[in-house]
Amino acid sequence: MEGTIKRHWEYICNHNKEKTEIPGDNVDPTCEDSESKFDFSVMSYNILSQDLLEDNSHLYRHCRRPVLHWSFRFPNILKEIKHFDADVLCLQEVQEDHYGTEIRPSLESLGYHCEYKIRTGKKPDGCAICFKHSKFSLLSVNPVEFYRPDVPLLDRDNVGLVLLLQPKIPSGACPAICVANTHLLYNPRRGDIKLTQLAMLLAEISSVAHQKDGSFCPIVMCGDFNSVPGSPLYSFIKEGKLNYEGLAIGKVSGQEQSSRGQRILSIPIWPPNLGISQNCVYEAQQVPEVEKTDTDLTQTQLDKTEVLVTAEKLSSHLQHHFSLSSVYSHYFPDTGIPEVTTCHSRSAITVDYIFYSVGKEDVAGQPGAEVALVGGLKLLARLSLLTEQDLWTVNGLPNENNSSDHLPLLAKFRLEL
Ligand code: KL2
Repeated sequence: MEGTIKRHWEYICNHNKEKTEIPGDNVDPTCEDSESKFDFSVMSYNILSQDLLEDNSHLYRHCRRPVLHWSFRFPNILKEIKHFDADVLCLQEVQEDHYGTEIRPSLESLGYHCEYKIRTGKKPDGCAICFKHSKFSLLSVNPVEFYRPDVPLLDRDNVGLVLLLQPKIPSGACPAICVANTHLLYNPRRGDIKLTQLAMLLAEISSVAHQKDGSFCPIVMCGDFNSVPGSPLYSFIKEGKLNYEGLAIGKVSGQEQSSRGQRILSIPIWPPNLGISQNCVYEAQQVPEVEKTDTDLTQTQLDKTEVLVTAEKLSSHLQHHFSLSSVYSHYFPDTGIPEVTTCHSRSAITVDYIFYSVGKEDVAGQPGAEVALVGGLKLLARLSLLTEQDLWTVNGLPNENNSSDHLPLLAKFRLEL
């Protein structure tokens, strides 16, 4: 019998930028109460599909046989979801047959509305986003397929799912919240594909989260990105820009150290017919044929177009338009030991994240006054992660009590109105 491992809530007091850790689950000392606010919690959890577990059984040789059966694992996973009671669930590796027969019915009986996007190419699993009826109404469902028959680079079956949710608040207007979920390609050597998949997800988020005034509504982007903290892919998400000139495709995700004999990323990474710009937005519709042949275009105008197209072609810079922060800091502050989100016989690393929009600084704010952030979310708390060593004291993952090879990530957010 393996012991249980304790994770605690870390409450984050944004007012003085200090983190206060409170042992025990019962007290919520989340600074002072503000009047007009919408609080909600988000879980991101790769629940390990049974098919993938069986296909990659060499990763689970450390486990006692019985803990690997779906009939043993699912009740544990459900118990965990029920216990944490998050308002939004972003689940990865959700196997379609289990989703239909067990996962969806169970979550619906817990008060969740469930949306699902299966991977392409007859792959048996996909991503789900589930949210509490009591907290949100559904504005739109936007599945994203990263497989593109017209783009040879994009021959993998990974997917994303983007929902636009309307918070249910008793009074007044409230912006929608955009929730995205994905499971990017695993292959450590194919950073070119991973970056393109990410760009496609970001383009979809841009189009879904775009508001009338040109700004974006608050965004939560969860998932298994198969990339480690500090890797180029991770830095791109956090910094909003990446110069990938000379970068080996095997270095993009940081999963593996060696990049022997690897190609460097081509410039641009993806071809123009993907229809996504280097800023990770969908490119404007193609100019209709009639306009293209329009004789009104002067030579100067044509030259300008040429220059722009050339500049875009030669640039090894990617950008996106969001200010995203990670709920977790990926290292324990006192020891510098890495947090891990997945642990099996071959690796123990962070690949799962909850990113959220922190909002832009309000430039109209009084000088010297507290910096106001507009259009973002405030992180109130997160469920602490563990070290690899912690996990090996309970025989790694999955074990008797933790029934995936990933840990669930959990965050509490506040939207100030
Ligand atoms: O890393 V993961 O596990 O996010 O937990 O994502 C992929 C891997 C998942 C979906 O493709 O299946 C796992 N070696 C190790 N793990 C693999 C491999 C492999 N060759 N192929 C797939 N996965």
